[in-house]
Amino acid sequence: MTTNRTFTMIKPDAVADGHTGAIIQLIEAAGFRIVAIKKTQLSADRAGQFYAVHQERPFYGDLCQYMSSGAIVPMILEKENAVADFRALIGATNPEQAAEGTIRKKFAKSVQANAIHGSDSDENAAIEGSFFFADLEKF
Ligand code: IDP
Repeated sequence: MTTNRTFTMIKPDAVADGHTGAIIQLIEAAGFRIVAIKKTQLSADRAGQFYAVHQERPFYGDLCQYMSSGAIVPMILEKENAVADFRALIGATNPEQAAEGTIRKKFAKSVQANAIHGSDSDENAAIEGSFFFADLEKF
């Protein structure tokens, strides 16, 4: 089984602003295959579970509110070197530091409302993908 997979979600600001299609186009143009995709909304509790690693950070409460404030589009993506290549495609967490041409440079509004998530390791990609998708949905 390939391990060249990563997990992403288009965040509430970008979905609400109508950027879903444009972001998916950039992802596919960069050579990623969509393995799984859906549109859904997190409760604040479930957002808190997803971001549990940040629970001691001062922005955790705000992050959970923001991530449950509207629809999101989670996806599992596949490509050689998926995790690192996808982090490069989305750019730095803070859009002010994101490189030209990256998804966050184009669509992020702030360090919190930064348009898109990208897993930071193969292990987290697998955990985060399974947070949203059953095995039968990953093909
Ligand atoms: P990443 O999404 O680029 O991997 P992380 O440090 O894992 O960045 O942070 C997770 C998410 O938490 C960010 O994407 C962003 O939405 C939010 N976040 C990170 N740092 C801050 C901050 O300093 N203020 C507000 N929100 C933040």
